[in-house]
Amino acid sequence: MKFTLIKKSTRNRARLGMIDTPRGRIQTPIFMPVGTVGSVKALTSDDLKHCGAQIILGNTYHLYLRPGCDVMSHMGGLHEFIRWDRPMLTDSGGFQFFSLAKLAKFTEDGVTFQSHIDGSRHFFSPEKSVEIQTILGSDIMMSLDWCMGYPATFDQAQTALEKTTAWAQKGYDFWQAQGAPNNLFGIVQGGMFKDLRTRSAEELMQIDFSGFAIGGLSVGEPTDLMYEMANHTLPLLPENKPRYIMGVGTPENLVELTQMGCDMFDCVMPSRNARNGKLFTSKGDMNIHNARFKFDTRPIDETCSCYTCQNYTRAYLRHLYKSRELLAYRLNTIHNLYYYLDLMAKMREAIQADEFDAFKRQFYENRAQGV
Ligand code: PRF
Ligand code: ZN
Repeated sequence: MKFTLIKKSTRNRARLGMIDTPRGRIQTPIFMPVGTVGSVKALTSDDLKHCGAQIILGNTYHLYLRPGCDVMSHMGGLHEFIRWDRPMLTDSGGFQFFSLAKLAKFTEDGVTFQSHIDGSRHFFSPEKSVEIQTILGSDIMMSLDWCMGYPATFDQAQTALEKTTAWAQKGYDFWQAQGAPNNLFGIVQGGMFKDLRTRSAEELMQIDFSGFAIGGLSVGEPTDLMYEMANHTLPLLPENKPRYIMGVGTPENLVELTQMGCDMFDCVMPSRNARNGKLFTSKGDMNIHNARFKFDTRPIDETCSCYTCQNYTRAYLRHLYKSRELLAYRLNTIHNLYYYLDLMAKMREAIQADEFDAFKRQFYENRAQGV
């Protein structure tokens, strides 16, 4: 993998770059749609390409439990299995132990947990996480980390940080011993404590990872605190490697964090909200089930070029949603992901033209108009 920094804003820390992988180029800043169990819910690969997806995300925890590593290796890896030929990033499992698995117990060597599907017992180590991600054929693998909820005490956050550094080193050593296939990112933890964030970043930067992520944010803390932590941590990370904030966020979050120098994002928000009838538009967010759209002949967003907006009215989409028609999930998801990916493309253009501040002002002005 090669990361090239193309341009830096002169008045803020926003950056334009590209990541070149054997499966293609990723323009940064980028948003990565989430395909947890091997599908971005309701969409085909062609739909994703129409939305402008350059890279999608898969989850080690889920794919390990179902369909399992035997199926994944038999089918020739995740790309071939799901028929997605562009880059894919896989999360390590760290966050899912925290958010999904039952009775997760952390030891020096790894985590024991019970499957959220059938209660069966399993063990994950940092080495095993890298091994599974290698079987999946992940283009960007993530280190096994320990994510804390909010609030957490200093001691809890410190323990999680120490475990995360130790696991990062073990996963990295294992990856190197395998011949360093594809790429491996380290994940900064440290809760909501700046000194712990600094320590975590410094320890991880001793290891020659391909890129760095910031984990443990957007776990229930107020938005301003999330920004404060990101703003503190991002400048500590090496300039010549990609920086990724995990599991964030709203369109506003993406704009603010891009301005702070973040290059990569993922979040279930656009796809999950779409399935709940919550649509993002240039003029703010809307609930498609609202009665005021009953006779509305306009598209979701008059400025949007997505398949849904080019073909369907708000009145029809409202009807589909209220009737629980399956088509509603697909059409709404296409629109929301197109909106997110188009927002990233517009930010890249603004950075290229060194007009990010003007772009941001206009973005907030438009979003405040209301649908
Ligand atoms: N660690 C990992 N994945 C994650 C997170 C994390 O802290 C988050 C936190 N927002 C989302 N996904 N491994
Ligand atoms: Zn649209």
